[in-house]
This record gives sequence, C-alpha cells and structure tokens, in this order.
Amino acid sequence: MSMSDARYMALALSLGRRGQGVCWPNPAVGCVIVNEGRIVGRGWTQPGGRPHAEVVALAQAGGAARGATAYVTLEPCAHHGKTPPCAEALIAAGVARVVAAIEDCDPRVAGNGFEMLRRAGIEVSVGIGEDAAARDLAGFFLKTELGRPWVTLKLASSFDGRIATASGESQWITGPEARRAVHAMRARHDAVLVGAGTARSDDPSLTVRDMGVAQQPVRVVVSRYLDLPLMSQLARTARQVPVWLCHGPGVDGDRVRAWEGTGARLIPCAVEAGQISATDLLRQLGGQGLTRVFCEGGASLAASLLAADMVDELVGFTAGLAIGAEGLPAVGVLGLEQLSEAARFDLIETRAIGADILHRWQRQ
Ligand code: AOF
Ligand code: ZN
Repeated sequence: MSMSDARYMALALSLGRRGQGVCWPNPAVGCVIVNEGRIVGRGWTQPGGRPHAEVVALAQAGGAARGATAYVTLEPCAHHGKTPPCAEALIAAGVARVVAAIEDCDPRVAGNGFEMLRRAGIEVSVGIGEDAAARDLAGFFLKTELGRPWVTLKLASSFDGRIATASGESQWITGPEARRAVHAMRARHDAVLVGAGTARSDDPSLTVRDMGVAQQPVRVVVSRYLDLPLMSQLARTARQVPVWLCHGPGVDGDRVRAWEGTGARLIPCAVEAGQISATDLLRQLGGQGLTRVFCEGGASLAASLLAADMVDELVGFTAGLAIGAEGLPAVGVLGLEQLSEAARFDLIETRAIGADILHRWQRQ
C-alpha cells in the first residue's frame, strides 16, 4: 500500500459520507478516480441510491478514466439492477486498477464484483480503509445481514441525567450550539425516531433545519395505541416530509383512517409485554429500507431499545445544570440486577459544544 492509496481512499470515504441519510436503502459509497496523480473524477451514491458512486465519478472522468486507478469505499456491484453493474462500467471505461475498502455483503455482489474486474485483467486491491468503511457502512451491513438498521440513541440531559423537570419542561436544557449539532446528526441518518410521549409533549417537527439538506429524514413515531394529536406539526406536515407511525394491533379504525388521511404511513408492529417490541419495530424499519435510525427518546423507547441490545451508538449532550430526582430520567426501567448485565459501549468522541459536552460511544 502506498501512502497515496490511503490518502485517496480517505477522500473517497469522506465523499461517501455525503450520501448518508439520503441514499437509503443503498449504502453511501464514495469513489475517486486518479490518473497519473491527478484526480479526474469524484462521486458518491446519489439520493435514493442511484446512480451509484462509480457511475458519477466515471461520468466526470470521461476519457481520463482510461489507465486510471479507481478508489471505492465498497466493492463495485456486479448485478444487473435498474442500472448495469458498476464493475462493467469500470471495465468499459478502461480503468487499470481498482482499490476497494471492503467487500459488499449483498449476496448479489459478495465477491462477484472483484471477480468480474480481475477476469477483465484489472488489478484489484482490497482492504485499504476497511475499518473506516465498515463503520460508515455499518447500517447497510446490519440491514442486509440482520434485517435491521443501525440505531443511534441521542439524549440531551442535565448533569444528573434528567431530560425534563417534573412538570415536563425540557426546552431548552442544552444550548443552541448543541441543538445545531443535533440537526447535523439528524441529516446523516435516514430517519428520526421518537416515542409517542415525546411526540405528544413536545409537538416536535423532527426536521433538519437551516442545513440545506437535499432530503429530510423520515420521521418515525412509535405509538402503541396511535393516540397522537391530529392537530400536531407531524400531522400537518406529513405530505412534505414522510411520517411513519408504528403502532400495535387492534387500534381504532377511525384513528388509522384519520392518520392515513394526513399522508402518514402506518406500520403495524408486534407487542411484547404491553409495549411495541423493539425487535419487531427495527425489523419493520429495516424492511422498509432504513439503514440508519436516530432515536431521540423518550425514556421508555430508549429503555426498550437498550433492553433489546439494539442500540449501536450513544450520543449524549450533557448540560451544566442539575434537575434533581423529581425530574424525568433519560432512560426508563431496564430491569438490571447486576452491572455486568448492562451493555457496554466504547468512548469514541468527546468534545465541548457551546456550553455543553458531547460524548459518543459505540457498542463494544
Ligand atoms: C456500488 N456503488 O454507489 C452503491 C452500491 O438497487 P441497485 O441496483 O441500485 O443496487 C443496490 C445494491 O448495489 C446495494 O445492495 C449494494 O450491494 C450496491 N450498492 N454499489 O457499486 C454504489 N450504492
Ligand atoms: Zn454499482
């Protein structure tokens, strides 16, 4: 591996991340084409998942792709979907070498892309930037292999882990800089997920604001009985930005029709011990094509995702104030008896944002 291979792959990885949150159900892939030390094409997976990254980069490179090296963050596809395979496009363009970060887990590809390229006489190296690619594409891998999306759980709490006062006042515990960071994180996820309590008490719009995003994340609300106010921001805007409501069996037919009338999508889920099953919820969301979900509470949804060990990343914003034991806890009852039963996460980032502290952790 040359130094420049790693550098070009780092660029491809950062381009790939531009597709996060907008190109689902497809992976957010990045591609850089380099000819004699000059970058002649750059691409990333486009909104909705097509065109693929390589196709965009090859179009930019034109004739300069002949004899060039293509850096891709995922194995080029080998299947005839709505478009011909990227491996074929790379061969047709006369690319001499392909450097890929990681093999695709989609069974239609899984090694076949590399095989096609090698058979055409193209030199293929795999593994540069693999760890970073595995992290960036983790949602796509989870959805393909386990049928569920990556789950980031975000909490904005006081120093003592409370998300509201006893009277329910929660706006604003953290400052404007932290709230802006939350919007940037929403934009990198396919969907924002909240429980019914949060949807009722805050009347949130759950959109990304002031960021100039190409596509808003889907807004998903979990509500066992579908008892959500029809005079809410979510209901009023369901035709502009998708709203998906995950509800339990046997809900009132009038409510279902009223919500369908707003443009929302209704997703029936299984119930377990009186609550929407976290496992079934995520299976349904994976089935709808979501790869990355950003859960913003409340306490009982957070608890059920944690109890099912289905949280992949924790994002905490901690403010410098204490609310006290009478405040609302950030996470509901987990039913742990021993510390050893708690899922452990590794610290991956910590930084000050305005007057607050951000900390991010990923599942060990
Ligand atoms: C690539 N480059 O930028 C992406 C790829 O439904 P289709 O035909 O668009 O194919 C989706 C599959 O293509 C997806 O499951 C994954 O295997 C691959 N995604 N491949 O060469 C890309 N996004
Ligand atoms: Zn492709």
